[in-house]
Amino acid sequence: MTESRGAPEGAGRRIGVVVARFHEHVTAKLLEGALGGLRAHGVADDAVDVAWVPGAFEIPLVARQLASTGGYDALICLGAVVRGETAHFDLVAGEAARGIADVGRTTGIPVVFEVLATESLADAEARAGGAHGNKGWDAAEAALEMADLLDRLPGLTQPVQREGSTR
Ligand code: INI
Repeated sequence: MTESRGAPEGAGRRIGVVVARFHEHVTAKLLEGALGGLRAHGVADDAVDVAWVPGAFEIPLVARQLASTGGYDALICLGAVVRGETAHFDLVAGEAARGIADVGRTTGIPVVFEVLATESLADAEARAGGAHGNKGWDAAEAALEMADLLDRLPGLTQPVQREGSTR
């Protein structure tokens, strides 16, 4: 039996972040949490690129563009979709989730989904630096853990060398 587990080690990692402007007071907090988490785990500030998009619906396209450069060990997608605020909640949240998952599966690069989908703005705020912590920080750890796990999976004779990565 082999068992593989990634660790959130950030030294030498390059990370792309795609963040939606919609509900920016929430998503800016998610971004703050993500950047704090990356920094705390050793990712250099100049090894992080952030791209802002209008809303969660636009995240997958930009994530795909970033992934296709081959310059990132992982991508983090941040957004907030609030049911109380929109009749097309399910469409926006669903397409964001499906599109983001597609980018990871089709490019082989870990893509972390931290698009909050909540009943109310207060629920979203609670998860972006409020009572329920900051999901952006969790996203940073998940991204680094996945990047490390992919390097450790059995069958690889040496760590994957991704273009642009210094590892
Ligand atoms: N985008 C969000 O990120 N969150 C929302 O809650 C939201 N609402 O409420 O509609 C939202 N809509 C915009 C959407 O993501 C696109 O930007 C827009 O439809 C243009 O394509």
